Amino acid sequence: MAYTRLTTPLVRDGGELRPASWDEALDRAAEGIAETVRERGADAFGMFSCARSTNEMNYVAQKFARAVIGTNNVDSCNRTCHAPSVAGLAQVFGSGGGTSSYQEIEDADLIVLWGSNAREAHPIFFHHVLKAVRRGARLFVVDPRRTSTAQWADRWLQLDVGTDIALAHAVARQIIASGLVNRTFIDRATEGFDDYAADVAKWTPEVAALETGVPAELIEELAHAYANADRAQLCWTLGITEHHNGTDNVLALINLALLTGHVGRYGSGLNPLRGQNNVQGGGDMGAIPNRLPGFQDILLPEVREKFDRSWGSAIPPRYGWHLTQMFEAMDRGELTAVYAIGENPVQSEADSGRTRKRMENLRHLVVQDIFLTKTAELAHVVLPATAAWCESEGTFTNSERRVQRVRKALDAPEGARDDIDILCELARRLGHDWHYDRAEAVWDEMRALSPMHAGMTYQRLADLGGIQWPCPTEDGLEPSYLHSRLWADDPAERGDPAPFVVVEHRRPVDELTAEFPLRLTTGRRLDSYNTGVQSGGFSSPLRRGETLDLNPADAEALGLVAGERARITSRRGSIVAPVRLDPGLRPGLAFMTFHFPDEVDVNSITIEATDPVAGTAEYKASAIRVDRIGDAEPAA
Ligand SMILES: Nc1nc2c(c(=O)[nH]1)N[C@H]1C(S)=C(S)[C@@H](COP(=O)(O)OP(=O)(O)OC[C@H]3O[C@@H](n4cnc5c(=O)[nH]c(N)nc54)[C@H](O)[C@@H]3O)O[C@H]1N2
Ligand SMILES: Nc1nc2c(c(=O)[nH]1)N[C@H]1C(S)=C(S)[C@@H](COP(=O)(O)OP(=O)(O)OC[C@H]3O[C@@H](n4cnc5c(=O)[nH]c(N)nc54)[C@H](O)[C@@H]3O)O[C@H]1N2
Ligand SMILES: [Mo]
Repeated sequence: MAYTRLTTPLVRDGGELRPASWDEALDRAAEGIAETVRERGADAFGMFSCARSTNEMNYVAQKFARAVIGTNNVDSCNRTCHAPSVAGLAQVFGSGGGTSSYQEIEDADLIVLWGSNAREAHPIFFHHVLKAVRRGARLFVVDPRRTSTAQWADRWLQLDVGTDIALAHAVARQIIASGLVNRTFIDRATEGFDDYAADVAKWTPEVAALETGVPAELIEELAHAYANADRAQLCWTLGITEHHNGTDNVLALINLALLTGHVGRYGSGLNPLRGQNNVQGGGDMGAIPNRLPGFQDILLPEVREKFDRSWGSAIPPRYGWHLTQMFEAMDRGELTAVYAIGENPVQSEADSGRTRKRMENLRHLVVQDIFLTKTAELAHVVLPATAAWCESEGTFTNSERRVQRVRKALDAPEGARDDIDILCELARRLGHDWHYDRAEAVWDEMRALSPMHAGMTYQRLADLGGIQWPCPTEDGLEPSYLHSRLWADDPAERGDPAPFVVVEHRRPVDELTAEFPLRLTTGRRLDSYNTGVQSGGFSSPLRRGETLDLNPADAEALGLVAGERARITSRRGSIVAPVRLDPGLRPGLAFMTFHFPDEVDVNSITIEATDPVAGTAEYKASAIRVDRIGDAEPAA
């Protein structure tokens, strides 16, 4: 479905949305927020911030939640993808960023893409991977599907969905058994090796082959290649994180780098490839419930005091709710007002039927978007924004932690307003005299509060074409990789050791049974973007709509042929889609995207089981049944 740009504010009257002036819409938005806070307290309000918008806008959005409303309930779609990566990396190293630079990818000897279809989902990054491959680097891909990424690999490990910990443990056990560990690094920079080694000992390649479906020889080959490489990059994305145990999955991969010393030095590292164009920056700017800008912990009094002095605020001394917890709080009636900027949860959250009911029950929903999404259709007030990536000034931060300027290239359609201006209008209506005449003014305020950004002036960002964080001073640059301290000779400089964390392999929550015998995993395609709001308007003969991808043997057993429409049923609901045959799929596994929810609402059947640490849903593993529709049932 093609969406058209929003250019007029809308307000709800008698159950219907109708056009309104900017003044009326802003007044209505502000009144509803004020009423919520007055009647139910600040924590009845939640801010969904936009990972597609600039750092500056995310800074202002989280400041709005904290300084204007007085709550830490602010989060974004980072919760649906890489929150487990941030949690795992922060637990081991103290900070949650990917450790390396793109140049180091090009210079690597070995690249492992684990649960990542970078060729389609991160084509710019993959271009650096291909440069390394042309230079002679080896590429291993770990994915249950033979993706277009896997087609470039030297070795493809086709594991069963949800068996990554078993595979990682077997790789570790093989490295240890072959005497390939980096003893110097383990002794100096880590702790907990003995417990970890004892724990993974049971995962012989043969045992793991039975559990994961990956042949023992390939497990051994990955172990030897990774341990013996001089420069090895371990990169992962949602095949790892979108599970009920996503954080454990991430920790299992981090353990491999600790075992071999493949972190903290040039060329070797651990890299979650971030999803949205500025999801890294959104988190860095504090649009998460537990950190202020620059990843500073809200629980530290000296940190809060610094921000309170600058903002004239009283930041609550406790973590707010993350996105998943905000939805749970809606069920309890504790969260009743949401301000959603550039997020479409009604179509992107798992088990979307539940999400829709929750959003419908809100007493006050403000949506600020560039399109009238399915989420916006439920709002009490809709505010038309400009598109950050081409109609605004500001900065974005990519997966290598590089902050880059974005510049206005197009005029916004008449009637749309800049995200930051809209937030300032609302702040003024709620008693805070906010004015930022330029994005740079926001950036400079943020830099003064966030040590890791302090040295990045707009001028330097322009002159250098971008700067990686940390950048604490205006002269000089830090190394392109993180955690070099772990290699320091001086124990004081080395700081806290990086712990091996023992994690257990556990199968996906949605069990396969006789009634639901097939595994469904969901993900992306090169030609479409997330819930399709931004890519729905694009058509091409090469682009197909939603399909149910099945291994030909499974289709045959079900009596299905290519192009035939089939009914797909999970424990949550039922949808219909045409069958497509993909011999690159593991037998027993089906694949769908979530790019065409207006036609086929795939998230109405995915499971909402979430990772207890990060709150990320198990989008990658639902149990389904596929039925022939036959002649009796109309294909609707
Ligand atoms: N073209 C395009 N690009 C995008 C997006 C888009 O919608 N379209 N979205 C962006 C966003 S928000 C994100 S977060 C990224 C996501 O980027 P990716 O994570 O690369 O994308 P996905 O297709 O969701 O999942 C990656 C792979 O995980 C595999 N997988 C499934 N289950 C498992 C498992 O249990 N173990 C392992 N090892 N692998 C498994 C799938 O087969 C799939 O190929 O892409 C970003 N880039
Ligand atoms: N089944 C299944 N579901 C998934 C996933 C999966 O793998 N499988 N992946 C999950 C992941 S990783 C993610 S990130 C989420 C994405 O979930 P969402 O973030 O909810 O979905 P998007 O389609 O990316 O929505 C982006 C919205 O931002 C708006 N927008 C774009 N630019 C701007 C701007 O500059 N300003 C404003 N105000 N608005 C703007 C767009 O119009 C659009 O409505 O989906 C999750 N859902
Ligand atoms: Mo994402």
